[in-house]
Amino acid sequence: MKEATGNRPLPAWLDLPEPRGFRPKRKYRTVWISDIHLGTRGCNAELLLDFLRAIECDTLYLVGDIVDGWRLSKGWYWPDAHNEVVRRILKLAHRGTRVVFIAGNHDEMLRPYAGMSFGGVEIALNAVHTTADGRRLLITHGDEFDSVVLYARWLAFLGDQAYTLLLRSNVVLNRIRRRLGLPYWSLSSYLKKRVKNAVQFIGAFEEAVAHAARDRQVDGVVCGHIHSAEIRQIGDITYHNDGDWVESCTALVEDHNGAIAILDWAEEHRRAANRDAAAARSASKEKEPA
Ligand SMILES: [Mn+2]
Repeated sequence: MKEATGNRPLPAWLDLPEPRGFRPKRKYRTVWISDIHLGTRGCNAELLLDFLRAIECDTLYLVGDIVDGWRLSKGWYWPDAHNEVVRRILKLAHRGTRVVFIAGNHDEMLRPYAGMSFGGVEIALNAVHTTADGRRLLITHGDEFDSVVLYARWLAFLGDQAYTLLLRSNVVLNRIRRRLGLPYWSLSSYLKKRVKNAVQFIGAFEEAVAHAARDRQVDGVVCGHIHSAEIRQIGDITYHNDGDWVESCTALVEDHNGAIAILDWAEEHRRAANRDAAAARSASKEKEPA
């Protein structure tokens, strides 16, 4: 399947110029990115484009909040760089990368299209990924756990039925808010403004996600939503969060042996810039007469 799509000629509108100067692509088995928030000023599209130009992968998971429909419904903000992000992703799909788009809360307008595929991009509510070393990971955006965290204390006494009910009520609550023209109510962003509780919130969120993963009988989970990249073991579940492209500019990557790591692209970019500056300095020194 990969060969078949890879050999098709590229349509002109996807024929994007490659960056000048040879830069070997980093090859990964899987890449996870989320919380890009295209359509907002906060989106760091330039750095994301640099990342997308630098990588190749078999599978790309877009783990939700890729396009910010909540914000776009209030006023249109869509610079060229945001268009190019979309085109880069479609180009990867065209070249044979399997692209799976897990809808988040800010792009929930895509949720009714789960199971369908557009331009080689599969839309899904969540997914199960099998790593090269055979571990099964639940892939989910994570917004449904906002409400679980809120009621975490008494939920512990009520058990799984109440838990499922609560997940549904969050979806319904926000559907109503949307009809009323109110923004998505997110516990994570609410608590972020109250830093003292943020650490506690992140811990509770991670626990709630791990709980859901245990129910699904998988080995781990990959999510986004709280804009905080992390890999940590919670009991028998490995919790992964791919961070975001608003503040931290991070991705999760799986190599061909199944090892998963956080890639901090802002840091990589700083390091590359320092290297270039050092090379330029030493080059100009050599030119100086002795
Ligand atoms: Mn989100």
